[in-house]
Amino acid sequence: MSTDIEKFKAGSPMSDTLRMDRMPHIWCPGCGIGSEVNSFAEAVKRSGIDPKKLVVVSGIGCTGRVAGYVNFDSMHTTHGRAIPVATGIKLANPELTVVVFSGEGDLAGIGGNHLIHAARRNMDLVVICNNNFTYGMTGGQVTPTTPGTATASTTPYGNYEYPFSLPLLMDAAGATYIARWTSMHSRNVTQSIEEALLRKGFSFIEIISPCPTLYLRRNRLGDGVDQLQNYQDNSILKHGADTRETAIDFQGKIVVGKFVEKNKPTYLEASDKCAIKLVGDDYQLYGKTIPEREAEEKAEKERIAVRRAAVLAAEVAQQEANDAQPAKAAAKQAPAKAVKKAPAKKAAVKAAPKAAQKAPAKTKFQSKVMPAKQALAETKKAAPAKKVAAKPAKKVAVKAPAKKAAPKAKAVAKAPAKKVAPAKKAVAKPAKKAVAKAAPKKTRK
Ligand SMILES: Cc1ncc(C[n+]2csc(CCOP(=O)(O)OP(=O)(O)O)c2C)c(N)n1
Ligand code: SF4
Repeated sequence: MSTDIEKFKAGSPMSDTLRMDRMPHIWCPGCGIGSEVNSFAEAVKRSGIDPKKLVVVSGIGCTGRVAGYVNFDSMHTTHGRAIPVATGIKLANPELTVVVFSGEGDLAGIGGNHLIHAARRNMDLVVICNNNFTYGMTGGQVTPTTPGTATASTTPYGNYEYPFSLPLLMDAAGATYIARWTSMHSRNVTQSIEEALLRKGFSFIEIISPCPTLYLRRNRLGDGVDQLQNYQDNSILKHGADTRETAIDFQGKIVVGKFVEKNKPTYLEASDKCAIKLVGDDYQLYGKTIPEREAEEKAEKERIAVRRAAVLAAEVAQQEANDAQPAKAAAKQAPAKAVKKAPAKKAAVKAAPKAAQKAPAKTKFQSKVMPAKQALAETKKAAPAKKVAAKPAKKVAVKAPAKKAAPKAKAVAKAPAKKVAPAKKAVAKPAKKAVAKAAPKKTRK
C-alpha cells in the first residue's frame, strides 16, 4: 500500500544520496545537520569523484547518524573513533576518498587526540565537523567549543571553561585546508567540501549549526530560524583570516571563510619517500610501484574531470532553462515595449561591465572551484570540444546566443526592489513571532 511517506521517498531529489529505507531521520526540526548533508551530497555530485570510491565515517551523536543515512559506503563507528577508523580505511586502500562527518563533541572532545594527530600527519582525509556547541544526542552537555557563559545541562549557571576555536586548533596542529561556515552558508559549505574532495591532505571544514532542542532552548535563543538570522547578522567573511582571531563568544561575531590552504606531502607521500630510500625504486605498496600508482591516479583525475564537466554542463543548461522562463513570461506580457527598451546586444553589453566592476579582486584563499560557465569554457579550451566532455558543453554554447542574454537582463531590470523586500519581511516576521511565542514556554528559571 502506498503511503504519503513512500511517495515522498520515491520522489525525493535526495533518493540517490540517502538510504531512503532509513527515512524518516531522527533529526529535529530546525537542526542544521540536514542542510549540511544536502550540501555534502551536492558537493559529491559536483566534484565528479566516483561515489563508489567514497567512504563516509562518523562517530556517535546526532551528527554521527550521517554515516547511517548516506547511500555511500559508510561506517558508523564508536564515539570519538571516526578519525582512526577513517585513517585505517585510507591506508588500507589509498584510492578511496575518505570523509569523516561528525560532531564537535565526537571530534574535538573524546576524539580530540585523534583529530590533532591526523592533522599533524597531513592524513589525506576530509573532516566535516558539525559544531552545535553541545552534546546533542546525550542531552546538551557542555563541549570543548561551548562559548563562555552559555548554559548547558552540565553548566546550568553558565559555562566557565575556555572553549577551543577549532580553526586555530587545526592550524596549530598542521591541517593544510581549514574553512569555517555556518549552516546558513549552504553554497559555501558545498564549495568548500567540493574543494576538499578534490585536493590531497588533511582538510577540516567546521560548520556552526543550530541545535534548537538543546542548545537554543536552554539558552533561550528561539528556534532554528532565529539562529540562522543570528548567523546572517553576525557572520564576518574573511578569507585568509588569522586563525588566532576566530574565537566565538556567546552569540557574538563568527568569522567565516577559507582560512588556510597550503600544500605539503601527505602521510602516504612522506611514507613512500622514506620507503624508496630504504628499498629503492622497486618499492611497492599493495603490489603497485609508485609510477604505477601515479599513472592510475592520473587516469582517475581525467575521469573525474570528464564527469565534473558533464555535471557542470547540465547545471548551466538547467540554469538557462530557468532564466528563460521568466523572460518568456515577460515577453508574453509586453513584447513590443520590451523590444524597444532593451535590444538584445545592448542589454548584454551594458550588463557585462557592471558585473565586472562588482567582482572583487581574487585572493589566494578564494575558491579554486570554478563557477559552472567558467569551468566549461576552461574545459573547452583545454580539450578539443569533440573529445572530452564536450558534447554537453557544445550544446550549451549553441543554446546561449545574445538574444537570450537580453531577456535575462530585462528580467533583472524589471525585477524591482519591491519584489525583494517582501521576501525579507517574510523571513523576519515569523522569526520574531517564534521567539516571542517560544520564550515563555521554553524557559525555566
Ligand atoms: C565512549 C562513549 N562515551 C560517551 C558516549 C555517549 N555519547 C554518545 S553521543 C555523545 C555526544 C555527541 O556529541 P557531538 O559529537 O557534539 O554530536 P551531536 O550529538 O551534538 O551531533 C556522547 C557523549 C558514548 N556513546 N561512548
Ligand atoms: S538534539 Fe540537537 S543536534 Fe540532535 S537532532 Fe535535535 S537539534 Fe539536531
